Amino acid sequence: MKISTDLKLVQARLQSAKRVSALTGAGISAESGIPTFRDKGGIWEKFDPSKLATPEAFAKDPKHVWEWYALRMQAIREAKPNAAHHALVHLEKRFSTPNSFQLITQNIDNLHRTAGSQNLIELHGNIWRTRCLGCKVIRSLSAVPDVLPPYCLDCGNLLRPDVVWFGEALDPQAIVDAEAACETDIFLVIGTSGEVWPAAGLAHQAKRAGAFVVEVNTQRTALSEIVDISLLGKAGEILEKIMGIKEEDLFSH
Ligand code: BJW
Ligand code: ZN
Repeated sequence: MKISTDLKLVQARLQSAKRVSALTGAGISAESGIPTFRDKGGIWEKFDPSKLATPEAFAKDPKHVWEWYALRMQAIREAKPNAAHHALVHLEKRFSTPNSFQLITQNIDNLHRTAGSQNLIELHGNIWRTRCLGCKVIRSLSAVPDVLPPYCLDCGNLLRPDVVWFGEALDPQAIVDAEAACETDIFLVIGTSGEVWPAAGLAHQAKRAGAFVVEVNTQRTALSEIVDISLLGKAGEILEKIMGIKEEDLFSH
C-alpha cells in the first residue's frame, strides 16, 4: 500500500516540478545483465578493487587491468538498455526546456547514451574511450583492443581506459555541472549504494539545496536516511510505474 502512496506523491511532484536531475549507479544496468559492484555476486566479490581500479594497480600490471576491462567490454557490448534507461529518456523529453533536466551517471557502460539520453554527465568516464599516458589524447574505441595492453598510435605510449579509479580526481567540469544540477526541484537517486564519493555527496548537496530527493533501489542504502522517499524495487519496474508508460511503449521515443 505504502509504495503506491509514495509513487503517487512522486508523480505529483514531477507534475509540478520545473527542474529534475537524476543520479544513476550500477543498479540501473543490472536488468541489462551487467553486474553491480557491491551486491551479492557483484564485481568486488570476485575481484579485489585495489588490484584493478587504482592507478597503482595499472602502473604495476597494465595487462592484467586491461584484460579485466576487455572482459567487461565484451559483456557490455552484448547488453541493451533496459526499461529504466528508456524511462529516463522519456523523462528528459518531458522536461525539454534548457537546463530543466540533467542525468548524472557513475556508470561507464554507455547504456544511457545508447538509450537516447542527451543531457548526460559521466562522472566516472566511459569504457569505450582510451586516454594516452604520454600525449593525453582521448580516443573512442569501437571494439575491444586486439592486443593488450594497447599503445598510442601517435606517440607510442601506453593507453589506459578513460575511467576514474579510486584516489583519482573526477573531471572538474563534470563536478561543476553535476553540482549545478543539485539546484533542482526533484533529485532521483537510482541504483547506487551511495558509498562512493564524491558522487554520493551530490544527493546530500541536492537535499541541502531543497530538492525533493527520491531513491529507487532494490534495498536500503547509505543514502536512505537522508532521502525524502525510498521506493524499493527494481529500477525498470519502479520507473515504468512513475512514468505511467506501458512497457511496450517505453522502448520507443
Ligand atoms: C538495484 C538493482 C536494480 C541492484 N534496480 N537498484 C569521502 C568519504 C570516504 C571516502 C572518500 C570520500 N571522498 C573520496 C573518498 C575515496 C573514494 C571513495 O569513495 N571510497 C569509498 C568507497 C570509501 N573516492 C575516490 O577515490 C574518488 N576520487 C576522489 O575522491 O578523488 C579525490 C582527489 C581529488 C584531487 C586529486 C586527486 C584525488 C574516485 C571514485 C572512483 C570510483 N570508481 C569506480 C570504478 C570506475 C571504473 C569502472 O567501472 O571500472 O566507479 S568504483 C565503482 O563504484 C564504480 C562505480 O561507478 C562506483 C559506485 O558504485 P555503484 O554504482 O553505487 O554500484 P554498487 O554496486 O555499489 O551499488 C549498486 C546498487 O544498485 C545497490 O545499492 C543495489 O541494491 C542496487 N541495485 N540491482 C535498482 N535492478
Ligand atoms: Zn599518445
